[in-house]
Amino acid sequence: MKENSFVSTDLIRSAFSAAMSAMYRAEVPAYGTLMELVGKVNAETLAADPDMQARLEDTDSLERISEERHGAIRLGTPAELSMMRRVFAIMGMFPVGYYDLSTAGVPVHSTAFRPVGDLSLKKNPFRVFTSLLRLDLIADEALRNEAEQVLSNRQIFTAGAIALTEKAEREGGLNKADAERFVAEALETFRWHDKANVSPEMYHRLHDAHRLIADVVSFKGPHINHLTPRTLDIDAVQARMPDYDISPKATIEGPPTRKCAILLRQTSFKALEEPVAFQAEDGSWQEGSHTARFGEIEQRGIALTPKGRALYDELLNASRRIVRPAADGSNAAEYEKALADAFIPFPDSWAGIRAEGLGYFAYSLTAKGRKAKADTTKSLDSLIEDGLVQFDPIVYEDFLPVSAAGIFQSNLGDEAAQEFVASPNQQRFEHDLGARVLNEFDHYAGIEHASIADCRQMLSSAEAAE
Ligand code: OOG
Ligand code: NI
Repeated sequence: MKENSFVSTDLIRSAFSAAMSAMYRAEVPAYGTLMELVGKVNAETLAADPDMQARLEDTDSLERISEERHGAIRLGTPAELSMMRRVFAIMGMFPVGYYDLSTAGVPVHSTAFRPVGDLSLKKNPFRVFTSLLRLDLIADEALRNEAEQVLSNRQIFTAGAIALTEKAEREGGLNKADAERFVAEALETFRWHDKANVSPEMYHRLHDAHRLIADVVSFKGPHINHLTPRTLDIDAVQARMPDYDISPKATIEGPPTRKCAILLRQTSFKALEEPVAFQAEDGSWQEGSHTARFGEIEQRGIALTPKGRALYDELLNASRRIVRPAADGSNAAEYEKALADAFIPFPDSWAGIRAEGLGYFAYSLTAKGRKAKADTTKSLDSLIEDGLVQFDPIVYEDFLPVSAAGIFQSNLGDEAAQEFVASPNQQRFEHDLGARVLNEFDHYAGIEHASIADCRQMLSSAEAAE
């Protein structure tokens, strides 16, 4: 049967993530160095914490970590965004969440394409933070029209990628040979181009309007601008980056260092200035440069409930009222102290986070629970008290708008900070995307509920077996 010969979307995504990593490693060697450092720190962290290692093994989460990464791209038009959605769907990646970055002075809004089911995430959680340029936030109308013109003339997907996407949609999947071709064709969209699409003069005008506009409009495609491995100890990687000749941004974005990691902590190293040729009006090529691609690492913690997230936002804002991290790092120590102090009210034990309903947990049977006969009408709390059921934090799979803004800003340079009027427009974004974005909280709640249902099911069948 035809269907049996289809390659799973999880496998296509894993192959794509590996191909992207190999390409970026060749293009930006510092990314390879960072991967080495992260691999080393992760191995050391696990060796020093056998308990962490055991929990990760038990929950089938250990293997995914060394292969885990996210990337980011910036698109220019609604048509590019909706086609990108179709391409990612072939890899089992769907748009989750809406991020408005206009408040942070960046003229884009975004979503994260990622796998959604628990099993898919365990196979390979590759994500791509995908932004759409908002030319409507650019005041200069003539420039806006010119930029639109340039964008409407480019095709960021190869003919092969489009044909294979259509074929997969039509037939319900891709066979092995097609899947391999699809990965190679789709990768082309993310490649760096050292020949710009615009004249040097136009590049400068775009750049003067906003560096990000120049980055999106001036090139043939949306080059991947960073690829981020996941570390188990971001403080250790941050501290050791200079030993590898990489200088990190001054402060880590997100929550402070804690025993029980929550949400997401990220840090990056500054974008590289790379040679680019621009074609002048007379057809000659002129050497210039462009600064866009950088490196980033992240540590992922527990996904928070709406209540936990509200507390996180409140405490983060409170710390920022005391000290705002300066881009030059001059108040880094002060900021770290204010952040740590502000987060004292956030419980720092899994039991405490669970008791206050701040985080999502996956429940499973303990060794005792697997052998036990239990009254499954009992509450979850009493099954836990009886030592039959245990809980592990569910990993946060998404992004944080304040952190994303910090990452954007650190790469755009301080002079690029601009004021835009906050204007979230999720409806417009979804219209351009051609689909609604998924709600991240529904997804975590779904995984939590399913794990509880599984525990009850197994306890009741154990009872029946006796
Ligand atoms: C995306 C920045 C956001 C993150 O990890 O928060 C991001 C970009 O610079 O295009 O990747
Ligand atoms: Ni990132």
